[in-house]
Amino acid sequence: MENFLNPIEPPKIVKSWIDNEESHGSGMELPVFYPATGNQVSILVEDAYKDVDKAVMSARNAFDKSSWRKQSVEKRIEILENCRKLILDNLDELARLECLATGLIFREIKGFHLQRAAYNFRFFAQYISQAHGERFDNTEGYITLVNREPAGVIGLIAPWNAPMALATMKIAAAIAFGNCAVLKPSEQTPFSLVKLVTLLSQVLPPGVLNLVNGRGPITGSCLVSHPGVDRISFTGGTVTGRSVMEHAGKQLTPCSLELGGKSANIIFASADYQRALDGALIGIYSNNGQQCLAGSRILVEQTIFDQFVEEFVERTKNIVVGDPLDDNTEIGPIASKQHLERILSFADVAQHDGDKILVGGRRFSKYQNGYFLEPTAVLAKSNKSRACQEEIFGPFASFISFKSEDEAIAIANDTEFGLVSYVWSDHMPTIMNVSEAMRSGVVWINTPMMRELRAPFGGFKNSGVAREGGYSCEQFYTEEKTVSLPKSPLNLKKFGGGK
Ligand code: TXE
Repeated sequence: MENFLNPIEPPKIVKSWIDNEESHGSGMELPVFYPATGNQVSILVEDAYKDVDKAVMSARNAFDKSSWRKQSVEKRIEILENCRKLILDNLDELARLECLATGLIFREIKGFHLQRAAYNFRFFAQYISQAHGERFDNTEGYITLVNREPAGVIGLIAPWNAPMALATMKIAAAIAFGNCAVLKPSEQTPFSLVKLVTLLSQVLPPGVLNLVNGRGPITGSCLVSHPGVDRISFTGGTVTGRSVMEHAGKQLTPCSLELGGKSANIIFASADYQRALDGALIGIYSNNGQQCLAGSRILVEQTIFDQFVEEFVERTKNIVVGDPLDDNTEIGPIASKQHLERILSFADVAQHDGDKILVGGRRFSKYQNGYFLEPTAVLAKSNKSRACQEEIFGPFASFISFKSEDEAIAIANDTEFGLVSYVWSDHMPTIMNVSEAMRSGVVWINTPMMRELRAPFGGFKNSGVAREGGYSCEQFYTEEKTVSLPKSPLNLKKFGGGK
């Protein structure tokens, strides 16, 4: 029986936000759906080139002419703290809006995503309070100072799988370093970010943070190819990331791309078995399975393989799939109909490739209208299977067994991606050897996932370009300027002064 209530009454029409005012785009009207019911709940007005241009010009003006970038660090810290407070003061509404568009579990949005969103502002407030420059003295009597200045106007492109947590990392970093920004949320999940930007306009001067709405190939590509944009920070799929970089490359606009993953979760017989089992389930099924850092390829040492897979499958059958507003729910609906169909197509692909479906692989029969999927696990014929090579981005795990450390390393690295690796073992030499051998930007040992904001996050290979995190963001969102001067007046050679 389907009896889902809307988490909140959404705006009938979703509009954009330019120069601290609501803005009505001149493009198409697009439907927005609630993934739990499949019902259309709102209409989003798409921004066309002229609307994006207006938003970029607003940010440009705020950057070039207003005092934002010259604001004292103390003032900027105060404003960032106020941004944090606005999120915490509006937690429930923001969480409901995010739930409505994404289908993510309300409890997790409120208890984790939004806490992280608020903390992102505090983190960058604290970071800039420690900012420092460099000075070099040389024997020729020169002093050279290296200053970091804000980069300018930043185009921020956010995905749909964790809009608030991911977009606030970009917003907080961009404005903390004195930039102005134009944010484009995913066209599927605009509500919470539109509300956020509206709230932040209470404390940010006009033009510092603008928001445009619309599809990637329309509004998104106008933003990334706009000559008034100085940096692009993008989180999304690898195929789209390539196109973003191609467009940005024409203007030589630097990009930070946080892309997909097909992360190996390597479980050795030397691991704490129970923790590794819990961690493997969290690694693939949390956030409805829709996360770039998911441990989607589960590699288990042969001696414990059968037992591990059997217990994983039993636990998977007990997962509570259902209403994102229900406190007991563990997995909610997939974010969109197209994405549900894409994930389901991998069940056919897997069978075609000779993989065995261990559990799931079908729509969840109890709920026919929303985008629900049975949590799925397959036994892969080999790591060559498409289910092991392509990012499925859903609650869909692939199992592979290995006999030795070397074989585990070879399988783990045999992918176009390189975002995260998980290693479970209590044997220190194994931990050290494997973590060193992983071709990934992040390695988590004996833990499902953790994000240290002071450390870089991002991927090797096709998982990304550049990193997010404290110092990495400082590098990306600022320009370095070298200023050299002599300590005392120079005796310069006099050109043209005669003999
Ligand atoms: O993402 P897109 P999609 C992966 C995941 C998923 C696949 C496709 O595997 O199945 O990507 O998802 C905007 N110029 N991830 O198609 O297209 C778009 O409007 C500028 C991994 O939904 O990458 C949205 O705001 N922008 C991931 C954002 O890009 C463009 C998160 C992401 O959409 C654009 C999401 C263009 N040409 C999906 N085309 C992660 N790394 O966490 C689209 N966009």
